[in-house]
Amino acid sequence: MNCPHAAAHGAEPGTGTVVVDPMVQDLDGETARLRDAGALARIELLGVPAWTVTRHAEARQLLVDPRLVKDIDAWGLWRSGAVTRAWPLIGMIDAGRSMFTVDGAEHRRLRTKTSQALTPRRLEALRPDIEKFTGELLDSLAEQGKDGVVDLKAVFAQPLPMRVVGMLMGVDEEQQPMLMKRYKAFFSMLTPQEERLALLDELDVFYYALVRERTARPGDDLTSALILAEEGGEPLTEEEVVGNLKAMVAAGHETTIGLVLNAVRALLAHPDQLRMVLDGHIGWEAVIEETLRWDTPTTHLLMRFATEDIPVGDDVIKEGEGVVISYRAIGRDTEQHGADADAFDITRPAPIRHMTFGHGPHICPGAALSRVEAAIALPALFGRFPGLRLAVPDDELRKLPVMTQNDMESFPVLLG
Ligand code: STR
Repeated sequence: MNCPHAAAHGAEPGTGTVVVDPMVQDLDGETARLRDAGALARIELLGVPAWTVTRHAEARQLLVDPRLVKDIDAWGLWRSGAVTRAWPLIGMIDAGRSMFTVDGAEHRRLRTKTSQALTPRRLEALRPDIEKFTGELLDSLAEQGKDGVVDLKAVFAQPLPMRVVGMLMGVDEEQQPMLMKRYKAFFSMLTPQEERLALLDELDVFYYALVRERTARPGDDLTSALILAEEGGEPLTEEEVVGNLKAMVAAGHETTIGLVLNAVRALLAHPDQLRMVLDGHIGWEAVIEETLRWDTPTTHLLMRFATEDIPVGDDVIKEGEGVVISYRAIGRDTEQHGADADAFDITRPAPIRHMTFGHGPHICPGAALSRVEAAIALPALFGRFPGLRLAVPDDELRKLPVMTQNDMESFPVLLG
């Protein structure tokens, strides 16, 4: 797995390889280097070379290009055995059969039920529960923060999305701390690979048991609906239901933590903008959309593979090569968002046309759900604690050593 193009961190404009730092020590610098490396850039992920797309316009095209597929067997480095399950990022790609890993008509078959369950109209029914969870977690935040510093991530931003996706998919609350712990270890690059593979097996045992139980006793959760679904007369297999369930829990949980925390962080770092929101001059929607653009929960999305040569500008993605989508760089694209794309500015003219939820057939089915969660969590948090502030200087907040997600170790605050 030694990369022939191994390069130092960074790249010359338009050339070279950007080596993605597993420790995420300089995310803004890396995002800028990716942008400078061109619309289509070469990156290296723990010794494995790939292309990445760093601009809005090119991503928009490639994300609807049927010559790019998610099936890992289309990957040359996998077929040749150069990449194996010993590679720490393999779990982001080889995640079982689900709507996340399949394309075309089969993909529609796997995805329809889930996207139907997550339309803005259907989500209205979840609102009272999300408000209830939010209220309960704010109570524990108040309790744990009454004498000083409290971790907004551990007490609020992490458990809220897990409860919501748990309720949606029918995962009992007692199981949720176990899931949060396992996913944290799954994403962290500090976890040894044998441990990561073992925990993925343990998660599979858990999810298969859950699906069998819901098969015996269906509830009104989406897991039961997936078991009972018949798209075009063909029910999903047990593996497909498990795959979708896993994808929903992992995605629904991890990404929304980033959205909520990154929004709080941006507002606390821009008190003038926070004022505008608290005074009612600007809506929370603007905060949410600008956070999604400026500080995307997903840094890099792995991976698609070329089934034939695809020319892009002066480059060619060769058959069998892997393509990452670098959403954080795409959100900072000056062609799309103007010369001040690096500035957090909730007064940008709406709508902010960001691509953070993807584009094309695989566009995030949970987009509306995450927006509802953030639109409940953020005003409730600042409504209850208008004097909320960071307990450490902003530049002391640490990113987690996670290569694909933009998430923080902890978020110590004083409730004020
Ligand atoms: C984690 C491991 C697993 O069991 C299943 C999946 C499929 C969905 C993936 C998820 C993964 C990792 C995080 C992803 C999510 C879809 C959206 C989320 C990539 C591989 C994002 O970060 C956007």
